[in-house]
Amino acid sequence: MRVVLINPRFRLPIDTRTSPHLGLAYLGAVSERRGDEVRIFDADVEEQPLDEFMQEFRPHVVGITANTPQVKQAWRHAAKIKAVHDVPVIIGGPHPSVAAEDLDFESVRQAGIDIVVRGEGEESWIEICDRVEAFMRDQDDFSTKALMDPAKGIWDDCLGITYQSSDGEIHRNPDRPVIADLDSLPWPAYHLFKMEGYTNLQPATDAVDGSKSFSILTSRGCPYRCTFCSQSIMPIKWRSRTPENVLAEWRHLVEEMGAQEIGVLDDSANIRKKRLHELADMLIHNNLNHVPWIFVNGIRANLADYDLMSKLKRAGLRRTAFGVETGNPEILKSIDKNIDLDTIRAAFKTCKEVGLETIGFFIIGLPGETRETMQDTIDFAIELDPLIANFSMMTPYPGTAVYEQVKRQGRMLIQDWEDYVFFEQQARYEMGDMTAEMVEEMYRKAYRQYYLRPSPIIRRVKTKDFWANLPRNMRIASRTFVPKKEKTDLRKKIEAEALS
Ligand code: B12
Ligand code: SF4
Repeated sequence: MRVVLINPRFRLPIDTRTSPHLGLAYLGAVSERRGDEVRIFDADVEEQPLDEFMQEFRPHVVGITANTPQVKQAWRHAAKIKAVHDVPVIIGGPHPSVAAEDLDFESVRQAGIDIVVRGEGEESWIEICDRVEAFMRDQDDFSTKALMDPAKGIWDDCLGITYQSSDGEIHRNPDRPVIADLDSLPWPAYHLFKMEGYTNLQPATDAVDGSKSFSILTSRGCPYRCTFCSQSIMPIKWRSRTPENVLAEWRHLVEEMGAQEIGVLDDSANIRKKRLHELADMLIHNNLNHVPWIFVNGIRANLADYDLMSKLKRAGLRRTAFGVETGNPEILKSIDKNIDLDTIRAAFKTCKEVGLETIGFFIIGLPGETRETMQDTIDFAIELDPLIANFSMMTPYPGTAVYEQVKRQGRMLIQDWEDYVFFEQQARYEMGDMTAEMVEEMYRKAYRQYYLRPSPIIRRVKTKDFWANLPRNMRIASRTFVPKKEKTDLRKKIEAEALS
């Protein structure tokens, strides 16, 4: 079958870095293994209009991914596709997977969407494609209406999906068990992407951009449930690939794809330290440690001891992120991170001792915050002094405990899913005495106080990236430090397109 997988256009309203969508890369890989002819349409980098592409390729199945700020654009794409030709349109990703808030229903009710896949997608996707193909074999004329006819019962026992049958009824089938053996998955199909169109997620090597940077996922899920974290895709069970399996993909990325740096995208890569020790040994023994790599998303600070971090450093690890979130002990307790400030201090100290660069993720405006607790966070960031301090304003994503709390006790300041981004300089909710104005002021203060110190400025101006991308860096700086209320040009353009 001809299959297309779409990443809807929604560049962040900052000059963000882009990389191929790993979820679609996995879906593309399993589709190719099924024998399909696969195209990825990443609207962020694609020049051709979607309807023109659809006319040319005439796919048999369309899959669209959506996180929360992307979902409305995904619906618009679906409607556009249906206007070109009758094809089943499936949506998946973090947003429609939030069944707790009926967000699967919300998507399946949209005109262009036939089926929602909830959670991890590979097995559901293949099963859907198998069923569509089997149905098509028996038909002279394909119609989605017939495919979704409840009398045919095609979807009755397909796990992990929510769908609307052609009589208008919505069905939520039981969840699909997670993929037990991650080694059984093929590697992400990067060859389907226009790699030259991307930058990279988190440059570890100064000024290396483009297709020379690749992401890898060595484990899925996270056993923790922090109150602000959107965990709709992966259940609480943490699963990992074997070190041998990861090593084989790593070798492929370095030796065949020419990777000059690698970003590990796991939510919590160091849940089992033994596994990482083994992987590190293998990278060293196989001479793959000359390619720098980083933990992009944060590892657990309570599991980052000296032995592990020094071994990882020898294995090529250049930089690691930690989700610090807050510098106030009470707020830290309240977000169920299951960690304390001293453990975080110790992890940063260890990294510095072994010569690793660090990234700290901090949140401004968690429930219960005051001006003082937010200042504690800024002070703690300065004390830890990571290479990169990333402050974001608390954005309550549906399905999280904070979302529930804000609905109960706070005032949500956004109604539109497209506003669910956290780098737009605007507070998304208020609670008690914590006003939007206060949070926005403390957010800007955090960046000013952290970055307008001599050491970060010197570190920054010494990099090639700073000078090579000077205009972009200046734009980011002015947007971060200076208050700004109006929507960005890109947002306006997308909205205008939607109305046209
Ligand atoms: C890397 C990453 C990024 C990167 C790159 C994203 C990319 N191009 O892939 C960057 C830094 C750009 C980024 C930005 C943002 N991100 Co982000 N990101 C991640 C992260 C850490 C890993 C993504 C990943 O590769 N996962 C692994 C792959 C295999 O999973 P997946 O993509 O979800 O796909 C699987 C399923 O979802 C499903 N599926 C997905 N799509 C489809 C489609 C079909 C048809 C089917 C059948 C199935 C299916 O099947 C896939 C395979 O199993 C996740 C956390 C996480 N654990 O996923 C957060 C996460 C996705 N991001 C999140 C958020 C909030 C954002 C931002 C909105 C933050 C912001 N700055 O405001 C932006 C939005 C940017 C945008 N343009 O859309 C949230 C999303 C929550 C939500 N409700 O939407 C997550 C879940 C983090 C979290 N725990 O809170 N992100
Ligand atoms: S913030 Fe990190 S530790 Fe907490 S639930 Fe999310 S991925 Fe897990």
